[in-house]
Amino acid sequence: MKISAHFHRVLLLISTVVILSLSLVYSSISMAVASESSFRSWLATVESKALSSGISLNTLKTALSSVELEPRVIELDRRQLEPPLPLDQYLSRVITKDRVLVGRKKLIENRILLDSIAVRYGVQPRFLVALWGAETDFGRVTGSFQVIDSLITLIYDGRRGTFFRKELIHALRILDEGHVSIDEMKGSWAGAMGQLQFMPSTFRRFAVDFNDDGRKDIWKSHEDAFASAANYLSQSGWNYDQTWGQEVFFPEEFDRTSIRFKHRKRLSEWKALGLRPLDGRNFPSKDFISSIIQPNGAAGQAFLVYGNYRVILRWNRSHRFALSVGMLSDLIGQSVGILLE
Ligand SMILES: [Ca+2]
Repeated sequence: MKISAHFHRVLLLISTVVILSLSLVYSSISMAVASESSFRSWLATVESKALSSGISLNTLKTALSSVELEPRVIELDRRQLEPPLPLDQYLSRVITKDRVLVGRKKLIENRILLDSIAVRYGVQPRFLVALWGAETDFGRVTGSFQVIDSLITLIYDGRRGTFFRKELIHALRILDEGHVSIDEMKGSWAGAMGQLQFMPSTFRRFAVDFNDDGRKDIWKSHEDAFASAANYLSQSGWNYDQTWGQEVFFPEEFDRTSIRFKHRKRLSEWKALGLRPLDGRNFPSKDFISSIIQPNGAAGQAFLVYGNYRVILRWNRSHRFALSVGMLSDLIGQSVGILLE
């Protein structure tokens, strides 16, 4: 009797466990179904807004019918909230010996194209090659995320939903205009696309069809990608006769309160205050308006930066990015004996 009662209790326990686990499985399935259906109905509202912004129904069907949320995008987005690398580490990651050597090779290989772009847009080739190297390692790492999936994921997540909603409309318009197919529209987790990592809004403002084939192809066409980047810089105020800046040092008695990005003086005024180039290069002969920055604090390196540095900051609002592109352009340019002025 005892054994049988025990057996009965065990049976009861097993069946309870089975029922409980079955109900857990069932509830997780129904939750997934519910969240899938709430995502699809949310997506329908996105689709109808896009339709009212003038995106064609055809493009919307192609772009959104197979869209999927991409958890990796959110993971990478959250990493943006972590503290940035110290400047030295950042610079040594971007400016590697390999990148300088490859950059020099790319500058020579693309010389004719880059020169013709320089004539039209007034941007020195070494800066375009440096940007190309900093953004995608010369087209090696352009991102393998489906741009529409990334943008939809970021909008659905909501941390920067308003920003990405606008980017999505621009991305859909790019598809609508036929510059790229949905399968080829790839980019970074945040939707930056092609050789020079243009956001969709940047594409819509600045991308050009330099090789006249009817499409602005910043993914595969070097002509279009470089010219689009040059157009971006040119329209942001780039000055062909100017470099980005250079490392400097100043005397003990120098008024350090003037070391601020917002504080601008003519180069001749800085020179009169005792500012000198650090690396043996001369200062440019023109009397540029410039500022001194010390991105690593008062004990760190000091740089005198000119108008073009401010233009690079419009491309990417990060001093470390602008510095790395400037330095890389110097190192790449030196190989072909370019006067760094
Ligand atoms: Ca083209």
